[in-house]
Amino acid sequence: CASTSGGDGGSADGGGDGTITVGFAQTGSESGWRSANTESMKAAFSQENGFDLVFNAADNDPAAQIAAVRDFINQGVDAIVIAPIVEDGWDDVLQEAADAGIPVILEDRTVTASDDLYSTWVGLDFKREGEIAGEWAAENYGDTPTKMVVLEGTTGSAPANDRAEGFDAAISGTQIEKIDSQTGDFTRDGGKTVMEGFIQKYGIDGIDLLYAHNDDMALGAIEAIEAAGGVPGEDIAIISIDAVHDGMQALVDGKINFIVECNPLLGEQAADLVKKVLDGESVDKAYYVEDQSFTQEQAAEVIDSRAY
Ligand code: GYE
Repeated sequence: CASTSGGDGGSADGGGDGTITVGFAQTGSESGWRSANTESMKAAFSQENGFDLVFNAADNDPAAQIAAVRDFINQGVDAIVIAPIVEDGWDDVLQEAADAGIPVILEDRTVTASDDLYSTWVGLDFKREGEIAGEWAAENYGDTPTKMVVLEGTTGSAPANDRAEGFDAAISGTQIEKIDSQTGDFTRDGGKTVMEGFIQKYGIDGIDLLYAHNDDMALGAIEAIEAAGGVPGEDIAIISIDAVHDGMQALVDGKINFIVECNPLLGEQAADLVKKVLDGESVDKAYYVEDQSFTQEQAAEVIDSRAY
């Protein structure tokens, strides 16, 4: 992980008035994870820390997010930070930023564009998160015929792609059968609507296990299962990713069975990297933040001490 710089930002000051202007292109406000991430970013890129933050949330529209980055380039900000909604489609605008001499720092999600086109990235190992979820599923349900449905994250996003890949690899060769998989766009409403469809199609009795790519979709699915007269966590076991507060509460309450953490508190490291890059210090291309995972018992022990 990145170490702390504590630099005064003096030579990182593009405008000459001691302040670093940073444009941050956030995905939107789809989930509890996202709220915690936005808060962490705003706290780290504060005036006190020497930043002037220009914040944009694109409501999960990839075209709008690229337009926001173009605006930042036209405004001549000192640096651009992006949480890319989807992996593909970044080459042109990243090249434009490079041509304008504006460094780009990625946080949270990754892109497929060449890593020459950005300075560095800080985030989580989404594939490993999927693997940990899948390993737990394999251990607990792999030996008996188990019908599973999946609520995928935003189509084309790095966490949706990688969490699917990691999970599928971990359950291959087990008796877990994926009977359906659809996107719920990382939102509670999306999770609820798609789960309602699954229940209509297969019945509560026809589904044994739900893998949701984030807590919010699992929470939406819980509403759908309860509305249909089912008992979440029992009739249908639920595995999700994030470990935000509401997800952890549902885990403690027995409605979710297992959660893999995804730490949203990336602001300090992102801000530190921006200063380093502007100061001309060398940085790695990728900084991975550690995650943990929680069973119901473990969640009960830690829920009061969680930071988000
Ligand atoms: O898991 C989900 C959010 O990109 C890791 O985005 C992030 C994901 C997170 O909407 O809740």
